[in-house]
Amino acid sequence: MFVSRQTNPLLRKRLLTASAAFALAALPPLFAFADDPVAFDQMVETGGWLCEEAPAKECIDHGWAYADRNGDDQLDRKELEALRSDMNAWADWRSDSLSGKDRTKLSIARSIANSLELDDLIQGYDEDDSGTITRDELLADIKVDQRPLPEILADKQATDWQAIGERLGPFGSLVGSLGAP
Ligand SMILES: [Ca+2]
Repeated sequence: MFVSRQTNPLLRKRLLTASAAFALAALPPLFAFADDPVAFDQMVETGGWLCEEAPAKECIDHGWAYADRNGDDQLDRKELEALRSDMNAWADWRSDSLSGKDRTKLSIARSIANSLELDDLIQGYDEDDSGTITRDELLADIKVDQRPLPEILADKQATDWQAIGERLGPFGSLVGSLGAP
């Protein structure tokens, strides 16, 4: 079986990356391979060290490359649906191997992701009314610098969680709690 029941630091990093990917793409986890926990897991695993150590841009590029399935450098509704679908499949697959605290965070992330109306979400970010989300539009509330993404997301001067929450709708205010220690 694929599921390991051991909890280890890698899983924590994976969860962090999954949250970041989700935060970035749905906000935030993408389909020819919808419902593919293995592809998502590989994305999360590779991204774990990258996102912890490298400048945020490299982490964002990594998640973006996964989410932008057709490679047009924009996220459309189908791609967001596929991202959500993969994240759910991955969460089912991984849930048993996470600690109670991490499982709770994952559960919150899933609740938010699954409550999102994707058309409303796109509208919330789509400044130029193209019907899709560009990288600049997605990062409107995050000031990216040379630090790793988790540090930027934890810095209230750099990340406007209130603005992000407003874009995400009714459950948006919960999003900030995902990054809490
Ligand atoms: Ca695309």
